[in-house]
Amino acid sequence: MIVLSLQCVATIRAAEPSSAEPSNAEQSDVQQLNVLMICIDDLNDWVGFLEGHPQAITPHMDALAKRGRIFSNAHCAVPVCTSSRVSVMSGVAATTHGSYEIGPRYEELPALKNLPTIQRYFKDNGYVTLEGGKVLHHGFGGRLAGDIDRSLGRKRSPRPKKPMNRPSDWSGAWDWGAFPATNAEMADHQLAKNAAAAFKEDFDKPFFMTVGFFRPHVPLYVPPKWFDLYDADSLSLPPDPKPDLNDLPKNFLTINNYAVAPTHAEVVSNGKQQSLTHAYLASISFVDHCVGVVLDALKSSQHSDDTVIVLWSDHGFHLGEKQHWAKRTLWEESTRVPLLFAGPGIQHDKACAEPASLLDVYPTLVEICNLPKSKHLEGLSLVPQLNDPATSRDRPAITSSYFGNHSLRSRDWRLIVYEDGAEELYDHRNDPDEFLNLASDPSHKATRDQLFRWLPGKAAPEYKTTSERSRVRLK
Ligand SMILES: [Ca+2]
Ligand SMILES: [Ca+2]
Repeated sequence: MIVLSLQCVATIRAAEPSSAEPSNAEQSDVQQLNVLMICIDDLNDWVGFLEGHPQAITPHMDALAKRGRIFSNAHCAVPVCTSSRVSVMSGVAATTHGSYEIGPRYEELPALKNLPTIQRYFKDNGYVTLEGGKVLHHGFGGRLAGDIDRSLGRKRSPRPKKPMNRPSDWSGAWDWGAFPATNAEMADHQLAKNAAAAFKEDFDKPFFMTVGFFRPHVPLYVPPKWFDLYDADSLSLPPDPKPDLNDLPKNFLTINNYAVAPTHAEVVSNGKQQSLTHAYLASISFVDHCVGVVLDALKSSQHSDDTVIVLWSDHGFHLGEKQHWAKRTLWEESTRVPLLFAGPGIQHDKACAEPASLLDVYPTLVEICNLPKSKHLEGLSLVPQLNDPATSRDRPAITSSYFGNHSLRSRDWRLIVYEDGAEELYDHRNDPDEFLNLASDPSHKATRDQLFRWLPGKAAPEYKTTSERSRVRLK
């Protein structure tokens, strides 16, 4: 079997003979790869190929992972929807664009005024752009409207007339249950079908298609067949050693007081941890099915051999780990995301355990597709790791959450530095659950110091005038 590096694929494509065209038409002989970018909302590492939950059923994503390169140590730039997606689509970190918490639109941020979205960049370099579902949190509006040539739709799934499972004093979005009756009623499924239909077309340009699924974001409503995949009574729940929180800085533990998610105490006192876990897993299996609809259609289309696929989620999700629910933290469950690439020239022998950031998606696709390099991109291309997963990366994956707080994740370690100087340090070789904070252990000072030097020096101020932290729910 001949294994091609990505550079080889580009070269061979450029040299492919085309009898229908004149021999001097060198430029037109270059067949650009298409791009299919699939993004998933609030999906943590509970997928088969990352083994984040022993019972997660995700056959379609696992099959894709088997034929692509998994980045098993990939992390978001900001652990919340708007800012994570702004970072991916702009290719710059929060410390440049200034959105560290839920809020602003891409086009509102002054720092992004002259920075093209990845869709715009590909369009300006000869691609036709298609996009549907949740890609940028607020969609491509205002001056971004022209970035997308064709919409694949952005519908909302139906909701039941009354809450199904949530306690009455919880936020309205925090409900879950087997609803509606069929996949066909779900917006994500309709989007998958629209994307599938588009693959039947013969485009006169290479395409850049972005498909953004809403589940497993709350509310966790998916049809009953996805709940039926799991036995609710035998689901594994995360370990919760009682002293875990004792070695944490106190300042960031208040995060549950200003986020919209229920607190761990509220979940447990209402007896809802098991059923929420069930609904989250059901939602993951549903979205996995939707990914399968798209991938199956691509596979049976004429674009099958010419399309690079990247799949990612915008951030992780806690379901009780560190007695926290949802996102926004700088711990592993919040920052770690599925990230994988598959397609022509991409090898699939081993997962890459080097640190990767969602900021790297933009420069990686630019390099894979042989587009001119753009100087504004702050991530690093993952092409060396696509060719050889053992290629080391010095730079840790940096995640920022709320102004002034950063996590630095290397291959084996995580250092968190909070705005007030408090720190956490975890050794992932021995402590993947981040139970033991080693920040004050002098024997790890060299490791801490080495990571600390990556801490962002200059940081744009938070763009929002009123921080989420100001609306503390005092109880
Ligand atoms: Ca999200
Ligand atoms: Ca601990």
